[in-house]
Amino acid sequence: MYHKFLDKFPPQFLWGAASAAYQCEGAAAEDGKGPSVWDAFCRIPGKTRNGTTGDTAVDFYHRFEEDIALMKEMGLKAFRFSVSWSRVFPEGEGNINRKGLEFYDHLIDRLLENGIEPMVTLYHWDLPLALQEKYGGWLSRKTADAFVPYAGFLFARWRGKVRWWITFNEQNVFTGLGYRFAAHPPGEKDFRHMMQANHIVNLANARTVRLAHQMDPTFRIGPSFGYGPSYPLNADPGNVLAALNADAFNNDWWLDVYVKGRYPRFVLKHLERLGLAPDIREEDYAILEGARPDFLGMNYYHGGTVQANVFENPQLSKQKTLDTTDPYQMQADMEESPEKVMFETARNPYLESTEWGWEIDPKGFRVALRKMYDRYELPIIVTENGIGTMDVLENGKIHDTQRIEYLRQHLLEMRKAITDGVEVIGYCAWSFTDLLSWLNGYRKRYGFVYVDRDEQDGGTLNRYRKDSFHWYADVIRSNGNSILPERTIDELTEQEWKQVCQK
Ligand code: BGP
Repeated sequence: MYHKFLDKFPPQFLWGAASAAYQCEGAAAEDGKGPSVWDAFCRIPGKTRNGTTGDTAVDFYHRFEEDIALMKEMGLKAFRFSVSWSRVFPEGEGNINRKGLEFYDHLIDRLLENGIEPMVTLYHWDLPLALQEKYGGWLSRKTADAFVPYAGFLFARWRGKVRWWITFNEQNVFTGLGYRFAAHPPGEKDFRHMMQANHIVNLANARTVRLAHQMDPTFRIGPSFGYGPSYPLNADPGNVLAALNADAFNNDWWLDVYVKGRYPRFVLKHLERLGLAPDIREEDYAILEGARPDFLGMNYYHGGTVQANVFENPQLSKQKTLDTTDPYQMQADMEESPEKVMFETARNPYLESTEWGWEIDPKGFRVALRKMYDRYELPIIVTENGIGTMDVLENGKIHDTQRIEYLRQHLLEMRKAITDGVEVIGYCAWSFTDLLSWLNGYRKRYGFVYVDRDEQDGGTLNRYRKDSFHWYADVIRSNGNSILPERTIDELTEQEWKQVCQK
């Protein structure tokens, strides 16, 4: 759809940036904080790049006031951060760590004093280690029983101060990487466990959303989902069907549960046939159906391209050394990878990738926003979007032109999606300062603010504004009017630029 004129962003649009406790706070064992699963996992040789840890991270725990001053200077309207559960409850339940709690009290107060809306993520992957050891983490319903009162405690504590709450960050990613691909804690390779842990997180999510609404009807709460839309490789109907399957398997499987309170039919039936469906108790349905989020958080980095599965795709069957006639082998394959009969991934010939192999696809962002809104009709907050690059500090400056161009293109597509009719109420770039990339160490940088540190905890930890800092400040000042389709900002005359800022 071509629009000659783009809609303006709503006046209260939440221009923000995001972070997560483990990736920025540091102070991993300070002031009574209990260890999380990540504090243990990063110490297993070979799990993170060069053994990088979040022990110091970018020292947000001690420097948050300095960072908030920079946010204020930038004009940021919202800051999304996560609470480290084990900083508040060192064992996940029971004793409260006052000092840890007070850190977040101060953080929230400083944000509010500076006119920045706090957006609190309750869970960004750093499960208290004690709950992993005691109950087996998310495989146990007892972990959900510990999560709900933890959330309720924070709701009561910050009622009247915090309005925006995010339950779980990228449940699809942490259950998949943690229980299926062994790339995140607890380092398992078991599809059944992934499904079971995921179901228990779904229950924790629904109970928490319901509790939030009971405790304060002015709260706005929802999950942040790692959303990637699926493209068919081409117009071959088999590939079109594969893209439907991929969307159902990678997206609807989570989003339908959040919003509709039930698993999508095709995937559930497929998993039941294979004996891989989660153990759903009768009473679970009422829990899942009894909660509905107020918004959906979308983390968008890229989507994916697929083609017909290897069994129905003659070209692929020839290439793969797969015996499609042996039913026992097929069952074994399926138990590991049930999507094998649904779709096969493919390279998209139209897209370029970052140094880390992540496709750069701004139009896919518009596709994602359209699809998500179309299916669920809930307001969307973009809770993450950004690009990891190897930025270089030279004479106190960082010329991160690639980031500016990436964000400009994505914001333009978001503005087009809004003009199409999608209700987007906020956008948080990932991230405000540079921070730890879970598996890629500190050289994959995402921030508007450069942090001087290397992989080995060397560096001053001093902060430097990148070029993108000033660019995003202008975006916010003009309430997004600077995101123009016709010309880039650089092409505007000084007079035009002034007009844009006055709008
Ligand atoms: C998302 C996570 C973030 C962040 C981001 C960038 O999946 O929610 O915490 O890490 O991805 O990823 P990476 O650091 O792997 O480049």
